[in-house]
Amino acid sequence: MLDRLKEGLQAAIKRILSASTVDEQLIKEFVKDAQRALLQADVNVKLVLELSSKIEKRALQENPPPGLSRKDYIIKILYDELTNILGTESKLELPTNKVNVILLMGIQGSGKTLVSAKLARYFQKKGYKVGLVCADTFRPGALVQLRTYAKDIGIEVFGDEKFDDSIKVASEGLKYFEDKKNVIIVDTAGRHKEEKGLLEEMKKISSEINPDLTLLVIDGTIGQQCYAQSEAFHKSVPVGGIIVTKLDGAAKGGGALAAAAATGAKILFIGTGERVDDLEAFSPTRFVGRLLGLGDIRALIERAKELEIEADEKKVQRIISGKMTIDDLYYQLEQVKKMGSLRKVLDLIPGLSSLVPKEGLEELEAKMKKWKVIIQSMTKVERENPEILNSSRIKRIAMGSGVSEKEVKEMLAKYRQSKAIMKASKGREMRQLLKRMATQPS
Ligand SMILES: Nc1nc2c(ncn2[C@@H]2O[C@H](COP(=O)(O)OP(=O)(O)OP(=O)(O)O)[C@@H](O)[C@H]2O)c(=O)[nH]1
Ligand SMILES: [Mg+2]
Repeated sequence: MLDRLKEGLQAAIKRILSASTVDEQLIKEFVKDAQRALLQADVNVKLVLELSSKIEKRALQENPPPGLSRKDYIIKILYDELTNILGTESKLELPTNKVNVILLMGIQGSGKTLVSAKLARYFQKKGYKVGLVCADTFRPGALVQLRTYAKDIGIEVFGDEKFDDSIKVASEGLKYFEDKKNVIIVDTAGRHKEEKGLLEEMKKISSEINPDLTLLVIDGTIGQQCYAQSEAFHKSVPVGGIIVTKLDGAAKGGGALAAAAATGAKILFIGTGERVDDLEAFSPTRFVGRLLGLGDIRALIERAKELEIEADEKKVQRIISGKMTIDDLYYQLEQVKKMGSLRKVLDLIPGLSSLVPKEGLEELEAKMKKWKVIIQSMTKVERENPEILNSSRIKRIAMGSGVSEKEVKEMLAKYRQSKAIMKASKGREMRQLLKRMATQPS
């Protein structure tokens, strides 16, 4: 599945792993490799550019946690960022104490009928009692097709060749299965190439049967066009999840997945073949792991996570024990940024939020941004031994970071202040400190 994308990305990884030294040029080449592979898989250009500039920036600027090599860290960054564009991890769990109605929609040939059977099989294996409803009254042979799939897996199908009203079939199907099944899957027509008529029909069926879950089936071979298609459907009938089919052998599968995820809808399943069992619950982490060669990177990712946690703990220990360095201060500032805003951080600490006025917080956030730039203009030696910062060094740092000398001094004063408080209170007065930092004029 997605063999070319896999090959391309793995070639990028190989380039990193086989290099003797990691420098800027190597990172740029690595990013180019990945870029090329993604573009070939029809991932949207804008998305690829955003992704690659993020990867490049992180690979150049971030330091691996102690114990992890720079090379491994770069691969971890690729893994993180690819996972990110595929959306969040989600699992489809249906309650067992009620009848779950699932409506499938999608344009002609996208794979709805086969997916109906695949889903029926999926839930049947999980112990649900499943019924299938054929609400495709348009295409001759639709019912026979569904029955053929269903027969092999022993699933009952509701439908009749004589029916010509899809809305009526759908609602009668529901009534028919209501008392004996707990998952009812409704397959619909994809007749109109012209989407408008199809969307109208879906709206009507949806309001008639009021499904618990509406799934959109999209053909993965259309690549990034998935975006426009999901948007169009979502506007008519809210889509609860997407199934991207035909990813076996689809050269544009990568683009299809990225585009579907970019709409904000969850990709719940992927179709990987023509057999009823060729359906996989979709997990971005597992999927990217496989693209990059899971066997090789699983251990790496786990180790990287552990080391990051370990490094975080060490830093926190150091900060609390009053041995905080300027790098630790930078780390704290970064953590705040990762969380989105200072307000969010404060909200995590019970009772603290109400103590800090909003204006003080905004001002502090602006200052923190500046502090980061100031710290970036310091040399490693200066960050480790801030006491060597005399007036000429301060002047240089101010020039380098585009701030006044007063602001550099202010940052240093805050650093000393928080270090001293941490030391005195052994971290107990973290609350106090945050309050003071936010409210005190400096
Ligand atoms: N290789 C492969 N083929 C698939 C996959 N999913 C569907 N197909 C094939 O795509 C074709 C169309 O599938 P259907 O399930 O009939 O599609 P549909 O959306 O119901 O089509 P209409 O009812 O005409 O709208 C069939 O030949 C399927 O076997 C998949 O994941 N992999
Ligand atoms: Mg069909």
